[in-house]
Amino acid sequence: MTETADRTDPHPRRALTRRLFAGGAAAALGGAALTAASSPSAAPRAAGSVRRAGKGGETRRMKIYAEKLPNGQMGYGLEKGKAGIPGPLIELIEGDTLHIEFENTMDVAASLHPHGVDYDINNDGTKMNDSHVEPGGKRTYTWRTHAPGRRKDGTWRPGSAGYWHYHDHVVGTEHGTGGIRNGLYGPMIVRREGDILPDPDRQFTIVFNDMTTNNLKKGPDFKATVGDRIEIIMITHGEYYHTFHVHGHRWADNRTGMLEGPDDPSAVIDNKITGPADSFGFQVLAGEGVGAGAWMYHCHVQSHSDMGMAGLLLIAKPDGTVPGHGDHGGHGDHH
Ligand SMILES: [Cu+2]
Repeated sequence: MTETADRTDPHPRRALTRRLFAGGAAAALGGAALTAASSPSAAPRAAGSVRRAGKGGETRRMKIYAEKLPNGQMGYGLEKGKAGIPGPLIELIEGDTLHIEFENTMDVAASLHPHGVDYDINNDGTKMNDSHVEPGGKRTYTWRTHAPGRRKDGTWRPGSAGYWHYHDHVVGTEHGTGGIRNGLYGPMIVRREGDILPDPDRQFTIVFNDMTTNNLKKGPDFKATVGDRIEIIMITHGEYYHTFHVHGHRWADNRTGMLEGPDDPSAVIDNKITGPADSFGFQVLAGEGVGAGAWMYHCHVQSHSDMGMAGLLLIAKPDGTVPGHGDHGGHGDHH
């Protein structure tokens, strides 16, 4: 077996299901992760067509816990005792409002600070605004999103849609340097109505944090099957600049990572420079035109990849096998 996306959890599926269309149904399930298929956010699909995001404008609720992990690192989680690195994927649609009941189970103050969405200063997640949470405390953070539109002055206001992220802004320093270093970060996607959704549920969050990937010395492996529409959310934290590269697959350097049509001027790339607090994402059809295999992803700064910033997209044939990839029981030898 290959290693999973999350050292704190031995079950490969969990890496795929640690995601949430935050919503009423999720609250009813006590914060259990929902698949996109069961989410009210996914619009009905016509036969043979892609799945698309439905209409925004919902008020959604979820709980997030900050916890110390057994290995001394820190993580966010949807349930007590189940935190991991990175934290749960939050998905919204433009127009949605999200209320997060945040509980800090750690012995140091912590917070949630989002990128990309709308929030008032009381939801900043910083000590400066007294919007942090003391040890053992709770607080509800409210994040809002909006669709693009014309301002009264005639200029165009961008919408909230994008590949974003959230992180602690309190642990260690007033910038959350210790929290981020220890794993208090997570991905967030804001969709625009009509955006294409990954199918099936294959979403992989890859975070370059200092010289680690998802706080692991070796990059985790991710599993999919040829033809899956997989989505990668890529975030960078820490002290260094990196370049994110995937073998055998390319994407568009724009909001969705996909071209809108033959005249879309977005650059098509397979390598992107990324610095601290940057985030981007894209979807690809796994193995499109190239087939199954152990396809590497890695930082392309050579010394960084040599030091372990590399992992695998294990893209299996429909029968579940990955050609050329034996049962090595590890992945430190694939440079
Ligand atoms: Cu690097």
